[in-house]
Amino acid sequence: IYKWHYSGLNRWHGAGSTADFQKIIQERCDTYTQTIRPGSRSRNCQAIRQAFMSAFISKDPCKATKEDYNSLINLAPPTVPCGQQVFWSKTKELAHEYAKRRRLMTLEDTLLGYLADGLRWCGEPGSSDLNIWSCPDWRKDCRTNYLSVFWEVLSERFAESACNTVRVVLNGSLENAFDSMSTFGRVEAPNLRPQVELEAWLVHDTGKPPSDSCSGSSIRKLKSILDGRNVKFRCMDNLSRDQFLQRS
Ligand code: N1C
Repeated sequence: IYKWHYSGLNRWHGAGSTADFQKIIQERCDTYTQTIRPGSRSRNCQAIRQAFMSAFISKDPCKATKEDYNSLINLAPPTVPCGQQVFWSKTKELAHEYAKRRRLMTLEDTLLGYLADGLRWCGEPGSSDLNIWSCPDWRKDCRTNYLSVFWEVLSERFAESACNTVRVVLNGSLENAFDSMSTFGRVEAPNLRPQVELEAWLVHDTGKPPSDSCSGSSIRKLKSILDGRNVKFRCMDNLSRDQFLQRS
């Protein structure tokens, strides 16, 4: 039992790959390219599905590198028109609602972000299948797993492509609205290009007082990261969810 447990498909501490992963990727890709953004450059969904699979199938699920995703990302770079980007941290649902109302774009509004949103995947050396039983957990198994590296490299490319004014929606009901260990803090903010302007919106739960503000230490930390890159910064705080969606 001991040996089976540690060498078998069940040895990782995270949930396994999403059932029907390939089918979901293909279906989402068809929907995105035909219905959601039919105007966008026509893309070959079969090639995209194959490049996605080749990135991790048959590989050690703890040895993901950014390079593993190069071919996939080159088929569908996560770029958006100038000035339309929305970043978020701990405000996923709100940021998506905001982007939708203003015709702006989050990473999940790009093709690869849309395909992968909410899915899990990992492979197994010597097998051409996904491991549906378990996948590495970021803390308990390894940080260089295929899911974490995917969001990291996609977020990095998304941030690098930003231009003009972009926005980040932060959670003002947390003590630290800016978390330097989050994807936004570690990967996106430090990869914005000089001369970009970032507008931060601190939005708190309706009916409660805010827990952080533009003058708090977490936002000062964000400002110092941006100052070092010559990124301009504006910050708006004390907005409830409803105020933000209606008036921002
Ligand atoms: O770590 P976070 O948020 O700060 O990451 C959010 C930030 C956004 O601006 C996105 O552009 O990074 C990008 N991003 C995603 O779009 C995304 N979709 C789904 C990062 N992570 C994403 N996920 C998953 O949610 C992923 O598994 C990651 O670990 C979480 C991030 O949630 P968070 O801490 O609220």
